[in-house]
Amino acid sequence: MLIEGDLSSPTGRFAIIAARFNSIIVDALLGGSLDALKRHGVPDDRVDVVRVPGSFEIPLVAERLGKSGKYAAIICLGAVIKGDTDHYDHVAGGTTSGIAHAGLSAGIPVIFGVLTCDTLEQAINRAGGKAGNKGYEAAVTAIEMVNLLRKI
Ligand code: INI
Repeated sequence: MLIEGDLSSPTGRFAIIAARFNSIIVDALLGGSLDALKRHGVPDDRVDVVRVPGSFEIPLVAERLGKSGKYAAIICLGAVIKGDTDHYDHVAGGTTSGIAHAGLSAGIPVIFGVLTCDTLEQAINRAGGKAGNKGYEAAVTAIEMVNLLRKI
């Protein structure tokens, strides 16, 4: 028997955690996520948007919101773009493992919509440019995972 989540309109509230760092990119991801939720039957009044300073702050807030019991899923949005030092590696690594940990510890889908890019151009391409909008894709993934978890 194949079990998978579909993209039917889910009940419940969604939270989006969006970093302010690289806000030109993250705001475009946020627009994509809200658009995807709306197009799949989740209007803005069922979505809470929480802003945090940078991507590194996302995991703590994701875990707190996840454990509140208020949300069907949480979508995490940020953009980590390489600079001249190894700072990028620490922020990207901590954010990635922290978001994974938040999902496991809260027991709800916590979706990784954080871009990790070498250049600003790569980020633009993934935030509504020629590589699509990863914020939109993250929201669709959230819906599929909510529907999957309700089946198993
Ligand atoms: N935060 C980002 O979201 N993206 C980045 O590219 C970035 N860089 O390159 O430094 C970044 N740094 C800030 C970090 O997320 C924290 O806000 C900060 O370190 C305070 O904890």
